[in-house]
Amino acid sequence: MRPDDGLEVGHPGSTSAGVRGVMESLRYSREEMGPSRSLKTLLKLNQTDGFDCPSCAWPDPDPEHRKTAEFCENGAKAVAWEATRKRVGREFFAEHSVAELLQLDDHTLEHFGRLTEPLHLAEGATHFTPVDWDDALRLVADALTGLDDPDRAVFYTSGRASNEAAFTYQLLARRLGTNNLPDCSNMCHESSGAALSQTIGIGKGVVTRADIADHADLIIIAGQNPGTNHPRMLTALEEAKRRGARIIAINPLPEAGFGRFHNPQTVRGLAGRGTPLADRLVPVRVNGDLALFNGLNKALSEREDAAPGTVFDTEFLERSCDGVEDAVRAWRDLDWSVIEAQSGLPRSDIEAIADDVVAAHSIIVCWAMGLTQHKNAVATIREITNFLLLRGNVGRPGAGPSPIRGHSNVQGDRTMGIWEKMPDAFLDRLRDEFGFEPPREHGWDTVDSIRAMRDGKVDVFVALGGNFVAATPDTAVTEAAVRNCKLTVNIATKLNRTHLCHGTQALLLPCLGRTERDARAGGDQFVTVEDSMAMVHASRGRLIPASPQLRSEIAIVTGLGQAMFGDDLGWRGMGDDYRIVRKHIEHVVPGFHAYEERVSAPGGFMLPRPPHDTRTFATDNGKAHVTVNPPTTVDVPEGHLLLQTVRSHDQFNTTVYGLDDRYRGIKGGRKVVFVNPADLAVRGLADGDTVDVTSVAADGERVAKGFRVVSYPTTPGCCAAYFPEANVLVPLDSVAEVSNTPASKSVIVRLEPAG
Ligand SMILES: Nc1nc2c(c(=O)[nH]1)N[C@H]1C(S)=C(S)[C@@H](COP(=O)(O)OP(=O)(O)OC[C@H]3O[C@@H](n4cnc5c(=O)[nH]c(N)nc54)[C@H](O)[C@@H]3O)O[C@H]1N2
Ligand SMILES: Nc1nc2c(c(=O)[nH]1)N[C@H]1C(S)=C(S)[C@@H](COP(=O)(O)OP(=O)(O)OC[C@H]3O[C@@H](n4cnc5c(=O)[nH]c(N)nc54)[C@H](O)[C@@H]3O)O[C@H]1N2
Ligand code: SF4
Ligand SMILES: [Mo]
Repeated sequence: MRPDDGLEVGHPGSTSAGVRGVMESLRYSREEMGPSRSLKTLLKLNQTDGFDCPSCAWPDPDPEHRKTAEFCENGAKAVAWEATRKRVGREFFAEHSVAELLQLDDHTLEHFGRLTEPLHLAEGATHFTPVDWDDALRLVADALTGLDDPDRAVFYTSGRASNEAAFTYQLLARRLGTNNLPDCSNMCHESSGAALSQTIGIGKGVVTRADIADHADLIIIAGQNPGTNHPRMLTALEEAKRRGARIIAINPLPEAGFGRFHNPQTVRGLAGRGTPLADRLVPVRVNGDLALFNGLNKALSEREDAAPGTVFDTEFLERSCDGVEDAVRAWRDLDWSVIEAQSGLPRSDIEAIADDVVAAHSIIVCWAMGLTQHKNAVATIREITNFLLLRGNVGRPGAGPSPIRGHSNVQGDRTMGIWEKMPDAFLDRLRDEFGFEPPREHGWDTVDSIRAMRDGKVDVFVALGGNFVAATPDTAVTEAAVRNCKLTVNIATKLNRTHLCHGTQALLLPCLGRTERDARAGGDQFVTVEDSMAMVHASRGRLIPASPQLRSEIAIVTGLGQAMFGDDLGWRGMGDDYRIVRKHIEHVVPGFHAYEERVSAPGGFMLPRPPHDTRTFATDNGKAHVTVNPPTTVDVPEGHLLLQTVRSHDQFNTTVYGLDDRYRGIKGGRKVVFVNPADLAVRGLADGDTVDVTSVAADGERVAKGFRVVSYPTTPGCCAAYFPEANVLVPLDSVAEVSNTPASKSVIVRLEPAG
């Protein structure tokens, strides 16, 4: 039996974007939106009077440097996916039972099109049926206000929600009396937030796009695949390259985006040979980064020992940091053989990177999921902070840590209070603004919410976007957990698996997307978002909504607030006029003074980030902390491989646009496992074989059946498969220390011929 009939495998690519990328985005846009809607929509994407790209969180250039086409292939796909002309209405749901739909994959489910009206699945019913908005909101309100304990409710958020939606949503949960606000960030950059707030006093990156494009001498990209996941970052990298910066990519896969970049916005890019981006590809072992950065820091300390005052920024370390001596002692005592074994890299390679480091005045380290989704992720990112602090690479132009965020507003959602453990200062201001006492006990994050649902501690699950059961680990466990709830409520644009894995009763509430005009009683509204570089700006939908029945997320959340609590906090006003929400935000969230005025300026405004703005650190003692993070790595038993789960070029998380992964040479299928030829040879396996992938963990084994083996130049001992197909293999209890992020890039597996 062959997995994914029609699957074709070619060679991995070494170039990105170019004419092919432009053609792909046009083809996809035309198929979904038709030619005239495509043009109208794409020309408003990322323009100052248009809407923010709903895909990733990469920042836009300054307003004066924006081009007419200010988007990438994947941004165009995300927009076309939302602005599609396809609809899924009441006839569809009358025809297809939930059980029948559950047989289909997410790719098929979402391709049916946009949801058009509120739907209800009554207790014992087999089909979703239409329900009017008032009845739907009343049903949810009664279930929530009728709970014995508000902590029996969970409010999940996905990172596409706007600032205004996120702020009203956390207000609703806290007004009810719970901090159970898990979000996609718990599975994403939580490890970055945890490490950075501990070491430099802020849980965000502290660089700007201009730091990358115009100032850095050396840009290190670790555990990130920008060619696919932040495509316009390649434009900034190209600008950096053209003025002489060096780029180092640390990655077990030789991703195409690090090769030649053909910038589709320039004639040179479309017609010429393109710009080679990475000067060095460092094929680290999966989960070898903690050892690698320990090695780099050891190499730097050895050089500093040999010529004191020439390698470290001693003046900065003395003035602004603590913990340096302990860390230097730990690096001195480290054995190179441990570093080499854990990182999979010879010392000479690490010394060569150190040569680049000492030659560079300003260094930025960018990273994403390749670093955050491991057991030792927080330690790894702390060690990267050490690496930057040693040479004063924080708080000056072209330098600093730069976690590159995923969802377009995931960073903003956190700023707005979507977090299960917001600090007391935020809760105090919320109390003062609205006159109620918010709960203080920490709530459940994503993994703890699943555990709580599994253990029967949750009655109502509400999701503001996302695809909870597909995005989370241990699919079978999570699906069963969600089914334990009495009521599941999803606010969404398109149908997905989470909507079909329901509680005793379920509601599906359809909302407007970013591209759509949002007319409320107070007139046409816009929303605001924060990108990866802490720029806050407006987003204004222009298209006629997919159905007249759709409501904005803010209207739904504030409508629910009114149904639950009357108009006690002014829910109606907030839902009618988002300026009122922004006024509240201005009073509750630091950095938002004169919000309305500043966000109305083209390009918006930047939120304060003390390390970036004033080279100060809001830690317990005002110093940046250099920390000791002994190297560790996952112990992989003999005969096993370390599996990481990645995104293809044709998906946005659980939204699968198509079955190709052009940059990795895959066409027409997704059930593949990328393995090094040497690892195949010792197993007697060959490219094209079909295998079952079994993960091993303390609590037992999990199997994903029928994957096609792809012989691929990944680091020996490692392999890769796609998220979310491989999520069944990730044990719920396999999480990062401190951040509790699922370790979905560190799964111990073995491959066996398919049974
Ligand atoms: N088109 C598109 N854009 C997206 C998304 C999408 O799905 N599609 N998702 C968005 C979201 S929510 C996020 S969080 C970001 C994700 O952006 P990325 O983090 O770039 O996404 P992944 O596909 O998970 O890629 C992880 C990269 O890390 C590498 N890697 C894996 N393990 C290790 C390791 O141990 N060490 C090192 N050094 N490298 C490792 C992988 O080979 C891969 O290149 O993208 C956002 N943008
Ligand atoms: N194995 C493995 N698992 C992972 C990861 C991994 O790398 N490997 N990555 C993790 C990461 S980084 C993340 S961020 C999570 C993502 O987890 P989620 O954010 O939960 O998942 P998405 O796939 O982004 O959500 C897609 C759904 O959002 C809904 N949607 C789209 N647009 C809108 C909108 O405007 N409003 C509303 N209300 N709904 C909308 C649609 O119904 C769509 O089906 O997955 C995590 N899971
Ligand atoms: S880089 Fe990200 S935000 Fe920018 S257009 Fe592409 S997908 Fe959209
Ligand atoms: Mo993410």
